[in-house]
Amino acid sequence: MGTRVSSGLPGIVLALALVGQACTPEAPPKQEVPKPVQAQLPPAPPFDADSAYAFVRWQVDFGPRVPGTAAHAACGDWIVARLKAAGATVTEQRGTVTAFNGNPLPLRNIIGSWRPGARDRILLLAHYDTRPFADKDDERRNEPILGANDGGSGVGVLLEIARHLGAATDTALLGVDLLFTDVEDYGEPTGAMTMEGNSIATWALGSQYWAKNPHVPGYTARFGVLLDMCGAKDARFYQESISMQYAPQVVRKLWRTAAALGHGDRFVAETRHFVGTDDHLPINELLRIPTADIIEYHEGTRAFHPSWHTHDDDMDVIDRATLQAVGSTVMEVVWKER
Ligand code: AHN
Ligand code: ZN
Repeated sequence: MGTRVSSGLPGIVLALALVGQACTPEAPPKQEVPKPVQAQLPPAPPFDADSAYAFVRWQVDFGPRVPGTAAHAACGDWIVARLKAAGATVTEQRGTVTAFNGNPLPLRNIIGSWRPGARDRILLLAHYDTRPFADKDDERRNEPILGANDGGSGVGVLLEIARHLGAATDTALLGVDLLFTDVEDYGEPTGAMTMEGNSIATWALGSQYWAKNPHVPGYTARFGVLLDMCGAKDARFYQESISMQYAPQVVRKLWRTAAALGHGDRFVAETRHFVGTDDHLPINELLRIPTADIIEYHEGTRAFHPSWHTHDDDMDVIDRATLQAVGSTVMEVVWKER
């Protein structure tokens, strides 16, 4: 787009200006094109990918974060501690949900808020639970996965953003809520039979719960951004179709910002349909907060990363450059929103 603009109209304007200069001794005063307001705002502080990477590793070191386990509880406590250290007002939402197989599961959504009284808000979210089985693997299918990318990456990026929100002195920043959703990844394995026969509804139980009972009654936000599987080496992010249906303006804002920061090769402005559901669906449908999902589309699988729901989803998959591209893009969008 930049090439077209610079070689099109301004070229004509320049040619006319040169002609004008040749004919008159005094050149007319140069017309200043007003810069967009965004350009005058200071850039977001630098996102530290080493820090985000360490936050992913910290989670993986707890082991699989399966709802109802000690590792999951420890990870939740650690997220709460990180948020408090970053000056957030922390709300924990506890409940019980029923898994696809009838198991009752404890639920703990965690929300960290900055400027909790501000009316204009931005919602950022990621799930912190990990899948209780490796149903896409060839081995040890009944054992839980580590979820470095699926779970760990989104939380790692959000906790790094939390650090900067805590340090921010810019009073024009909007209110921000970081929502760490629980029981996203306990969905029905493909091929399994359930009584309800609605496998979409068996995923994202924590965000469904929150969208029906938000931590603040009547909660709303200008827009939301979901981070899911956003840390793998060479990951590319296409414009996911549920996001395009409900929040095309949010998608465009994110992808435009990524391109401006030099990440246009990863944030590809083409739509792919590859997500059956995710945490953004209930938020879009029930709360009507336009929410976009930044989630990897893998050309090879035409879906998710090959490590998805396998034991390969460990720290070897994670790459700082991907965390950097995602984190800096989201921060820039948050810091430029006025
Ligand atoms: C499905 O489309 C079945 N799942 C996408 C949601 C998900 C699972 N994200 C991470 N794991
Ligand atoms: Zn998953």
